[in-house]
Amino acid sequence: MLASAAHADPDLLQLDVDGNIEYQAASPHNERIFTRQELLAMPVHTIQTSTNWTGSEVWEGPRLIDVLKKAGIRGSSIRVFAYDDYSQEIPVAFIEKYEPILAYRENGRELRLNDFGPLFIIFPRDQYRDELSTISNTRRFVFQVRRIEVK
Ligand SMILES: Nc1nc2c(c(=O)[nH]1)N[C@H]1C(S)=C(S)[C@@H](COP(=O)(O)O)O[C@H]1N2
Ligand SMILES: [Mo]
Repeated sequence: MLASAAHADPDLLQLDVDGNIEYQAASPHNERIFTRQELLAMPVHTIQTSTNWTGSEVWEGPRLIDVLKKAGIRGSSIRVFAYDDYSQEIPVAFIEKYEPILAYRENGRELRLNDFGPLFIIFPRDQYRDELSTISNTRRFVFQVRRIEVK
C-alpha cells in the first residue's frame, strides 16, 4: 500500500451505528459497522448544493435514512459524532423530510478528513434555503462523521 500512502485516508471511510437499533447478533456491543465496502456498495444519491463552507458543489453518497434503516433503527432521533468530538442530535422526522446524504465524494473526489471527510451530512440546502440555512439547521451539517447513536 506504499503507493497509496499519499491517498485520502482510505481506512477512515467506515461508520458505526449503535444505540436503539435492532439486535445485531454478530456484535457484542450491538453496533452495526458499515465498512467502506458496504458504504460504497449502497445506492448512491447526488445532491448539488452550496454549504456554509463551499459554493455549489456535487455531493455523493448513500441516503442517511437508508443507512439507518439498514441498521434497523428503532428510535426517533439520532446523535451524530464526529472525529473532532463535535456531536449533534437530529430528529429522524427531519431526516425523512429533507433526505440528506452521507456524502463521501465532492465533485467526484473522495472527501479527506481535512476537507470534511470521511462522511459529511449534506442536506439539499439550495432547494430549501429558508428552512435549511438557519443556524440550528446549519448545526446539522455534521462533517468528519464517525459514529451515529440512535436514541
Ligand atoms: N464535525 C463538525 N461538524 C460541524 C461542526 C463542528 O464543529 N464539527 N460545527 C457545526 C456548527 S455548530 C455549525 S453552525 C456548522 C458551521 O460550523 P463552523 O462554521 O463553525 O465550522 O457546522 C456544524 N458541523
Ligand atoms: Mo454553530
